[in-house]
Amino acid sequence: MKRTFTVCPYCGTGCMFYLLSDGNRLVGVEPSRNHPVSRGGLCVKGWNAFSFVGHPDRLTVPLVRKDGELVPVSWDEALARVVSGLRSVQGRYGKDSIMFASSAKATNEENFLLMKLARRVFGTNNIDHCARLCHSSTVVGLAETFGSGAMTNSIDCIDKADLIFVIGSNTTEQHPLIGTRIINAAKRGAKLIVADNRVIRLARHADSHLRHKNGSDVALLSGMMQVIISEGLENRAFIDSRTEGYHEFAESVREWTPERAASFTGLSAAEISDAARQYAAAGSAMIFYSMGITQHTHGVDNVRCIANLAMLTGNVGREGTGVNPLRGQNNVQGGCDMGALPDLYSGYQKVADPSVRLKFEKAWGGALLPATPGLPLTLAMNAAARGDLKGMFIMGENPLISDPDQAHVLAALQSLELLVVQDIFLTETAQLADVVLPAACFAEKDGSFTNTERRIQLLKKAVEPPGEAKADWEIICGVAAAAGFYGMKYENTSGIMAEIASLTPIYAGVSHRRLPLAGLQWPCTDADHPGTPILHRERFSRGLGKFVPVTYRPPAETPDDAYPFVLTTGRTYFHWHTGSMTRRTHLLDREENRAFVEMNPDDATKLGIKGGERAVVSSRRGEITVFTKLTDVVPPGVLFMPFHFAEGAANALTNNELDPESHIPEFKVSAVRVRRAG
Ligand SMILES: Nc1nc2c(c(=O)[nH]1)N[C@H]1C(S)=C(S)[C@@H](COP(=O)(O)OP(=O)(O)OC[C@H]3O[C@@H](n4cnc5c(=O)[nH]c(N)nc54)[C@H](O)[C@@H]3O)O[C@H]1N2
Ligand SMILES: Nc1nc2c(c(=O)[nH]1)N[C@H]1C(S)=C(S)[C@@H](COP(=O)(O)OP(=O)(O)OC[C@H]3O[C@@H](n4cnc5c(=O)[nH]c(N)nc54)[C@H](O)[C@@H]3O)O[C@H]1N2
Ligand code: SF4
Ligand SMILES: [Mo]
Repeated sequence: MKRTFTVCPYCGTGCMFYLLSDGNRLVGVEPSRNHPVSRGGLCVKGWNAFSFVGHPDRLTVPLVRKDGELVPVSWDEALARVVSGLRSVQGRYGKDSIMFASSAKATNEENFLLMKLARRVFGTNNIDHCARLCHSSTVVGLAETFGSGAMTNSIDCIDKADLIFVIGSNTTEQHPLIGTRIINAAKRGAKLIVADNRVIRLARHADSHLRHKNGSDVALLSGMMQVIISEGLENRAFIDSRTEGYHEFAESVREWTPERAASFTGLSAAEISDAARQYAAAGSAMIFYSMGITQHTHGVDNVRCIANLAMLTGNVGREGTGVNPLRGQNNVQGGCDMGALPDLYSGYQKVADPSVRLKFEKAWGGALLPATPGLPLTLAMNAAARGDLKGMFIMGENPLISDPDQAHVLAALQSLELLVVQDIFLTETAQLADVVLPAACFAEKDGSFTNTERRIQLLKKAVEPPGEAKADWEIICGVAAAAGFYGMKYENTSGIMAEIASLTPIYAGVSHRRLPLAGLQWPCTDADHPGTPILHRERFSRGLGKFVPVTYRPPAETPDDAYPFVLTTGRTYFHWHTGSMTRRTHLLDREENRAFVEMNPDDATKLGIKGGERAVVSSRRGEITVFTKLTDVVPPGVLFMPFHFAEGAANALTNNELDPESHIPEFKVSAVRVRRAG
């Protein structure tokens, strides 16, 4: 039996574990006691992460569509088809008629190379990834207020905090090992405030549980800040020495009396005042948030309010404090860090900045690089639906199930002249492709992932990929070579990291040699730099922290007589997004194997629906049939549905309205109606 120390492929918590293999077959997982994040524990997905790897459905050969059928071809033929297809679309419709979707499931090295391929080889900034659907509101909101869109503190800080405020994060199910740390903190006496209208597990450990209406976070947070200011609980010394823009901001929240905030949130004024006083009174308070905050048409405003609240009370830059967006995918932090974003190179260097472009032009062989920011993923899908975008290269994403408004996405993908999908399984999206490229999965390749606390960790190959499947980085280099570009030849992934370090100041001190065991937290600016567990200690990344006034806006679609329920969508403990991996994992699939909707028993009684029966849920976009779960977890008037199940796809219902600044869709609020399935 061989043991390979590597990184969990699921969530951004970034546990490391040992993969156990017998010859070329994975047989199990063992946790590591010494790892700073996992500390001897794993969640059920981690324990079972070996199981999908050897599944018979794995893609093993390249496929090309001929006479309507996907048929096996050689790698040379597949790569030639990709390059001629992309070039032909560009030749007819312009350089920016193609889009690259990168992957938060792929390594840092692979994300860096895909953005190099898009920009250097195909001359377009149209590159993005699932961060658009996830924490794009954070990247915009925290860059503006703090100067950096990443989690400010470390997971270890949970042990030091006096108070933990969790808003819009179902931490025990979605970041389980962080959830456990928060419960342990509450047990040792730290105060816990949870703001989520579902009775999530953390709510049962909370000192206060605020069940405010979906989409009313700006009102809740503004109300809390009004109380803090009007009662003189703000941290004057911090505001004066570390921030700017305070007076205009304070003026903007003056109208948000707790009574007014109560009328927007459905809470009582006392609940809001009480939460504000508790947060302001804590010596050190951490805020954790996730999709309940970001996935709104006012997602950036939500993030601004959170940053304002933390600065108002001086809860930034110290142990046990901070603004901590929990990053979702195992490498979504890395996907952003590597510049798989339409406006940024690696390390958040702007494509619009001529000196940045010059640096990359010199390093990459001189050719001019495109200067205008490209299309975000969501706008690219809209452009395809309009007929303005004709080619897509999708690495490790499954938008037919994960993007909002499925009918719209299907029309967009079908209208493309070329769709290339590089995945480990023949996903619903891959089934529509013209070319399918078989990729190696996490257990079959080397590289690095960056977790939610900015910790860059080493991924180690344990087994060989199935059939002719190759690591994403090898495939990308193959596409570059087929396109006649010879500046993408690497012996191994540590060579790619050397290039990343040379071009990316926050990764400048990173090399694979330094990563084994516990990794390094960026910024890590030179070879001797120990890494940075806490950001903004002496000064904010942008200098002074910036208070930004926010105006309340309701969600784009609210319930009415025709569609009387609020539908909110998200995840469950056992499954991962579009289910490609977890639904092929026996133990996980056994626990949860059918599409369902959570509904309050009072609503069900009124509609004559029983628990476990099938119900039809419809919105202005579509209709699906799912099983009902009657539960007090959701309040009356609110339904919750995970988006894991293709046969009852929540995204057939969701609304494709976007935040105007981050272009994130409003996955957390749409209006629907329900009836018993006939
Ligand atoms: N098991 C599992 N774990 C995962 C994932 C998975 O698919 N499965 N996905 C990973 C990824 S990529 C991500 S981004 C994270 C997401 O992690 P989370 O954001 O924690 O997960 P969600 O279920 O999307 O939503 C969290 C909570 O937001 C609440 N909510 C809904 N609307 C609002 C609102 O308006 N305001 C507030 N305050 N709360 C609201 C919901 O009730 C829900 O409990 O999880 C990661 N971890
Ligand atoms: N309704 C609703 N929709 C949502 C959300 C929501 O809360 N509600 N949340 C959104 C969020 S936060 C996110 S992050 C997105 C996620 O959306 P996606 O990223 O589209 O979802 P995944 O299923 O994680 O897709 C990852 C794909 O990568 C493949 N894969 C795994 N490992 C590898 C690898 O090593 N190489 C390659 N090439 N492929 C690999 C998997 O098989 C899978 O097909 O969904 C979004 N959609
Ligand atoms: S908490 Fe996240 S990283 Fe840790 S084992 Fe579970 S899924 Fe993997
Ligand atoms: Mo996400």
